[in-house]
Amino acid sequence: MKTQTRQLVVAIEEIKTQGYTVISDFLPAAQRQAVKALLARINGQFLGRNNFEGAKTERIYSLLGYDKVIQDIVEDERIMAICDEFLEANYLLTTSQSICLHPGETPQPWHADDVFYSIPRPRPMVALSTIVAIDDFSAVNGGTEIIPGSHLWSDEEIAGDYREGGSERDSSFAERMQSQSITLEIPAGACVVFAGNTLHRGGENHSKAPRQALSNQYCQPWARTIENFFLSLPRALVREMSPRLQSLLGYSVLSPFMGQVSGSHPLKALDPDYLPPVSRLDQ
Ligand SMILES: O=C(O)CCC(=O)C(=O)O
Repeated sequence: MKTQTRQLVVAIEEIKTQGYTVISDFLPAAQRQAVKALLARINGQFLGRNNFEGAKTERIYSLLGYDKVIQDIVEDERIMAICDEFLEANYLLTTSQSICLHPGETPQPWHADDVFYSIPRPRPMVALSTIVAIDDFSAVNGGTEIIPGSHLWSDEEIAGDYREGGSERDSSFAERMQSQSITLEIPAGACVVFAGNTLHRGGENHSKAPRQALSNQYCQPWARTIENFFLSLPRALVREMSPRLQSLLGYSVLSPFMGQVSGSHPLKALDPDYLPPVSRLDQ
């Protein structure tokens, strides 16, 4: 059994009790600068298409496909150790995205990231999220707002969240959430790690500068992932990734045979010469 550092023990305990923890010294300056340079290069393509994505928010999905620096963050040892604690072996990456809130962005609807899974709440964790601050987060620039303890709430307690248009329509719901929430005012380079069932939202950006972040999220190996990485990431790119990243992307089998490819291990499908059996008939 691996020994856990004091920081890890505290992080795990905080996630269990309050639904989230903050790792303040998560990204060294050089790595943060590399992320900033990447985002400067690839931003400017996609604005959100609804109030959830944010009309003044840019998101780039499958972010780990763009640069090794993101891949290293996805498989950061501290995050993997927290995933090991809360998720079953062979857990998956469910999304990897950048989130850039531009000035004038309004608050996001309150939500939990694992809302897709129809297992009654309160329930064990199906997913675990991270948000890495690439700029300082404050109450002025839209720092993430989170409701401590909401990971333990029932379906009745969260009724009215964004799925029902509640946070926009029902002002008493919004007021109730607001009164129990805190804004994460964290320095650039810090990372908040939270249970996928914790209620939170991106805040309002009334500053004059963008607020950049990235979010890698993980889920149980038996849960459907938010992103379909099999289609978004070319196999040639995945072939160059570490075995652990390949596994996180679904090139793994949950025993005895979930995730198999025509009866074979999915890693075989990364072979440049791989042809699915169904296509071999045409040869
Ligand atoms: O940008 C943030 O602070 C939170 C974003 C978020 O919760 C999401 O998009 O699911």
